[in-house]
Amino acid sequence: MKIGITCYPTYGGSGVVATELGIELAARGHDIHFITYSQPFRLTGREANIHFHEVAVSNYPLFEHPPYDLALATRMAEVAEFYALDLLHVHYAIPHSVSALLARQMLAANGRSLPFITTLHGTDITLVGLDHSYWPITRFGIVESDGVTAISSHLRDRTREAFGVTSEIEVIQNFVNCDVYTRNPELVAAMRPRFAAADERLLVHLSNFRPVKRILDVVQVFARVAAAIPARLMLIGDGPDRSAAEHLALQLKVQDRIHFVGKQDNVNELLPLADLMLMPSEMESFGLAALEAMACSVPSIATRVGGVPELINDGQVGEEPNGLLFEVGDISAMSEAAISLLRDDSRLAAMSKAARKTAQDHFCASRIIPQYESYYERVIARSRSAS
Ligand code: GMT
Repeated sequence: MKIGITCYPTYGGSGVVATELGIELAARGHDIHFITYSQPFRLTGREANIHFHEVAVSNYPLFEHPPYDLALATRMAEVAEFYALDLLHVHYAIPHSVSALLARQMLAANGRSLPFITTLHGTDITLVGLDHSYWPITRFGIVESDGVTAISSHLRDRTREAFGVTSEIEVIQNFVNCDVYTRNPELVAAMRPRFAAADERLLVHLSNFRPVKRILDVVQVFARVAAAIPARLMLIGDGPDRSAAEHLALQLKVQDRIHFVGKQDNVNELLPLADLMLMPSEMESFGLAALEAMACSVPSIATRVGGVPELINDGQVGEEPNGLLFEVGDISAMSEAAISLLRDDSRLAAMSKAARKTAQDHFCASRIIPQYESYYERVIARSRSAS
């Protein structure tokens, strides 16, 4: 298939999923066209079957707000026409689904069919889509899509409730490439000493440092852990709450024990160095960072929110726990649990193994990508039979 993919290329989990999806589809022989304002950050530009089309927005002095949505719609229509795309797949509803809708209409005027699928990731529904000014257009984009997927059952249900959408929403959960995200003992032995001594535990957090991620909780939990056992923290990512996190680290006198490594492209090389991930988010429709860590045999201490319980089982359903879940903001419980787990080698080893097994058994790219392929085929067939 020839597929156009649009996403936010530089920021957030939806862009990561869209880019990894494109890479996986291209590796399976599909022709992938990224239509975005800059090259997605996990692409090298050298991958076979992947093309990148930059959306340039002209900045005429009259425009206080350059019309990106229209430039995107135009580029989508041009690329679809020139490369005979079968489908557009947009990640994050706002504004991408509405731009895709315009592109579909532009092509329809020339007698060409161009169905589009919208994948909902979370904040497009839970935060942005519920801002009253965006609500009607978000709903319109979803309803007008030829296909809609959500990255967890929680998000599907939330979308139905919040937008009164009754049409089909296909749940296709996030995925990870289990060959790329894995713990390679030789690499760990070579790199870990840069971040922690042999007798220290290494904790990790990965996000875009937005308030929803509760980075200050990460620092607070870590400070309590570090007061109890030798430990270090690696903070991967950057964003609005970074300075507040630095300030709190200074106040709590743990600044020397924290590595702020900033935005990193190859997180698959850093995650396996850790013993434990902290993901105390206010909301996660899925929690891709935790999945990436789990594939690297790193379990998480996380919050019981959104779609996280679809990924992390803390033993309440009877299976071997692959992580631990807590209420949002319960710093004491999270710290105590982290300290007790990090002191118990055999329990930590069992949880690491269970984390990797969950990733392998349920969320590997090899299991999820065929679900996208078959959904694409259904949507394309439905759209052809309708036209
Ligand atoms: O919160 C983020 O990391 C950004 C956001 C996005 O759309 O870029 O993430 C959402 O999509 C991720 C990928 O599907 C999910 O793993 C995150 O749980 C989800 N974030 C929220 O729901 C807050």
